[in-house]
Amino acid sequence: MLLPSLLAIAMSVSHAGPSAKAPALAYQQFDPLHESKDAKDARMKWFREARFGMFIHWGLYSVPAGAWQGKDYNNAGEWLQYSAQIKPRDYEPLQQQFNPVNFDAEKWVKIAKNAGMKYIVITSKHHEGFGMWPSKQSTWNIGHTQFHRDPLKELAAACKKEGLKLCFYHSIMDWHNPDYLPRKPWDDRPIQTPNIDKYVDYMKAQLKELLTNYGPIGILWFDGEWEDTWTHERGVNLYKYIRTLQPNIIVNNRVDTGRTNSGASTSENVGDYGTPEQSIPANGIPGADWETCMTMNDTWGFHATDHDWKSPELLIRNLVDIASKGGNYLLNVGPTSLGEIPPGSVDRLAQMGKWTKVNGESLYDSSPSPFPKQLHWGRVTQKPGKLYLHVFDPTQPILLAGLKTPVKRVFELANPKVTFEITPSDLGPVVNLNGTILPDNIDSVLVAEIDGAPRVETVMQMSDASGNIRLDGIDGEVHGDTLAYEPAHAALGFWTNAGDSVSWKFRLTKGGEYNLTLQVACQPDTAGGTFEVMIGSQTVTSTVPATKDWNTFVKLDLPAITIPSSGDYTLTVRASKLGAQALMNLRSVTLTRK
Ligand code: H79
Repeated sequence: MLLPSLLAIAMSVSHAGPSAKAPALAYQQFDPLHESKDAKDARMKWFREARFGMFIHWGLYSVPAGAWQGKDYNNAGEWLQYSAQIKPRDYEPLQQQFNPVNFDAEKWVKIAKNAGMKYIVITSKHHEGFGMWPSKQSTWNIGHTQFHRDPLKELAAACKKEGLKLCFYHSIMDWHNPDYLPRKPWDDRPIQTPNIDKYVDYMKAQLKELLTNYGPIGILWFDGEWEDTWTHERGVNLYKYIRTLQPNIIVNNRVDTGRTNSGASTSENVGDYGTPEQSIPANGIPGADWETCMTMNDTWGFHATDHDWKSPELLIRNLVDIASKGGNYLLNVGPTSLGEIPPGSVDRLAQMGKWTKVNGESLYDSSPSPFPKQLHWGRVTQKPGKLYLHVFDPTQPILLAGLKTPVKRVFELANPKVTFEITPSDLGPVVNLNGTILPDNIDSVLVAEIDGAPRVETVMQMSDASGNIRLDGIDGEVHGDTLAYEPAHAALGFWTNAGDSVSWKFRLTKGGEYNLTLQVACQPDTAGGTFEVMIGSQTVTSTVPATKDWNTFVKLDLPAITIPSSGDYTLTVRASKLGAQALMNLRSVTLTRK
């Protein structure tokens, strides 16, 4: 039997002599800010294996469901109080209207489990400040409603029964507690003293309830950390406090300040992992654990008229794309005020479950793709001795670009009797589908058994016989925060960060004078941004033209350049000044020899 470590220390010390102070000493020695790599690896193990979790945004905002006084607020579910500028006293009556009689914790947990999710992160408190458990620290919580139950307790029991980790989302920003500052402009309550320090005491007392009465909690998921009353020092203090209450808990990086657009933080910041929101970073977050959180429609909290659901195809491919980059997918549902997960979410999760049941081996506890570049046909995950080839597009050649490790055998994960031949090529081994119809239109997984650890060399693209070359967005190396390849546009997009750039390494077989042509799209209101194209020591600059919309591409000719000799080159496109929303969508760069 394993002893809890504190008890083990206390016991071993008690043999050594006077023991009254021993447990306190062991407690003081625990320093969450100086954790060994092994200890962190052990603490993060379940998270790294899990790959897929359920986010639940549930609060009083499920009652108005995105509308206030007859007006519909687009994209505002849990943000309705902000969007409709509702004063706390006008928001408060929602507490007596909230009565989620159909809430069934077992049902929710089974929906998550059947989808293949391994953990649940539920809002214990969102920005509205309302506690979803009967807290003793105020009356602004579910304990003071008609609903005389504790949904978090019931979820804790159901998660324990079904083997899922229960986690809490807790907003630092609070639009109800009068001690929280800064105030929203329409909130006319008098400001009292003391305020923010008193608020932090209140928040800590609430968190202590959550970390004492609900068993082991997987993650404390902070949010609302961006207002200037929240400081790095407060973040470090809160992180230590949480880890002291539950030493094995995982805390996301929003406990501290310093989060960037991509969801990453610097090494000076505390927090155990990065939190990209509504986006998948092109290269993951190298060197860090991370989790993309995303809505299934356009809102987090239930919104009665938001029917903009993502397709099961996109949801499954997002899950696989994220896993191939070493991250987790935290996919949101927004239950109704009656306590029901909307059918649109339930249906999609059931479809994801069909996929994870058959293909789970390629997902859970897998490692990211060993290929440095995007593969045109799909994604790759791996386990020792095995590459999992996630085929999104079987019409493309299944080229394992640059793979040097011998491939022993390739077969269908769902039906290992179906095997495939492998043909070598200059660019790497190719899996021959030979007309086989693959079993899954969304993602058919093939297993490639390999002889040892995967070794992959970067494959250099070469100019053709005339000396021309087209560099496609999908093949570019993306550097920066938000820029990413968007399959829907067959182009690079989300170019919303001025510093972001893309580069291609390639071999030119002939020197000479080259015309430089880009294929670009840019919505008219955003046109006019400027960018640089650098090749060797030469730089040309240009301005982004307006096109009909983000998906209408035009050819943009840049001044010709002279490249005196053949050889290996890097071409980089970098934003210098963004347009109103972004730089542009970039499909390709072509060099045509004059
Ligand atoms: O909890 C979820 C969101 O409520 C929260 N983080 C995730 C996990 C979040 N905080 N900030 N944001 C999301 C982005 C803010 C978007 C806003 Fe708006 C733009 C707030 C007001 C304008 C979206 C559109 C919400 C209301 C209108």
